[in-house]
Amino acid sequence: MSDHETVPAEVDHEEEIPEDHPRYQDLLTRHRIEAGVEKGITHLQGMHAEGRGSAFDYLLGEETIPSAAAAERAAAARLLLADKPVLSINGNVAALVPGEMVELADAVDADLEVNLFNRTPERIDAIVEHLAEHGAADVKGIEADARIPNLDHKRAKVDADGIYAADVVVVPLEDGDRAEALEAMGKTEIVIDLNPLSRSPQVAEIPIVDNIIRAVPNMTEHARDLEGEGESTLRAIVEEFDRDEALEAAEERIRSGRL
Ligand code: PTJ
Repeated sequence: MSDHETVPAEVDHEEEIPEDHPRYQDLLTRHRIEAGVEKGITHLQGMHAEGRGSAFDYLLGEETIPSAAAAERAAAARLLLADKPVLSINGNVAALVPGEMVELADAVDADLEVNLFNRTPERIDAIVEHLAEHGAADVKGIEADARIPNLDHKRAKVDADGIYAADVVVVPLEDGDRAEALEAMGKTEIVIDLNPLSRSPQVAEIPIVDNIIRAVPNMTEHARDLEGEGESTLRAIVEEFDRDEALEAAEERIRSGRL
């Protein structure tokens, strides 16, 4: 039986997607993005982004490969070491993992900041409200009283006491312009992106080549495990992680299917 025969074409609620379906995660992701577009959270371009991600995830075997698991642990350690970590939220992130981002922020004591490529006041408000519905007490990005230098689109707008002042920024699912501009500002970047060749993972200190749906809960779990560890242990975990090796391993998996 094909996927089309086992799942109704129109799914109103994600509970209607059978959890034992072989492509459950992909169907869930697609549904959340569609719902995000309907709610005014996700931009239509977010559907294209999702399609790209879904193809890479298929080639990765729709699982967290070992190099991504190591990256997620290193990312958790790096966030726990940070003075002012900020998790950046766009329309895809808000639709896919709102509650999970709130939990991660809580586990590593980070701020959440909405930062959009297609920025409109309506979308900012819809995302802030959506995050609040998922437990966020305070969300940055509304004020947007500072700018990332050398970036001429709306994604340059950030909060002076948010991304602008952050030492570590989690940058999920975006093109590379802002990632490069943040790198030029001296920020440490943790990038979540299923395409290891995309510019953002290429500039990240910790690139995580995994579906955000798996990556964020994994990072939270690692953060909770590592809580209470001393600075030297956390630093050793970060130093042990080899970003180039991780990017190569992900590309090898995508190209050859081998781990
Ligand atoms: O909400 P806005 O206005 O800020 O717009 C956001 C989008 C996503 C539309 C914008 O940032 C964009 O166009 O991004 P790109 O250039 O399509 O890049 C998105 C990257 O995320 C691609 O490399 C995808 O492979 C990757 N990606 C897509 N879905 C996932 C993903 N990575 C991890 N998990 C996913 N579920």
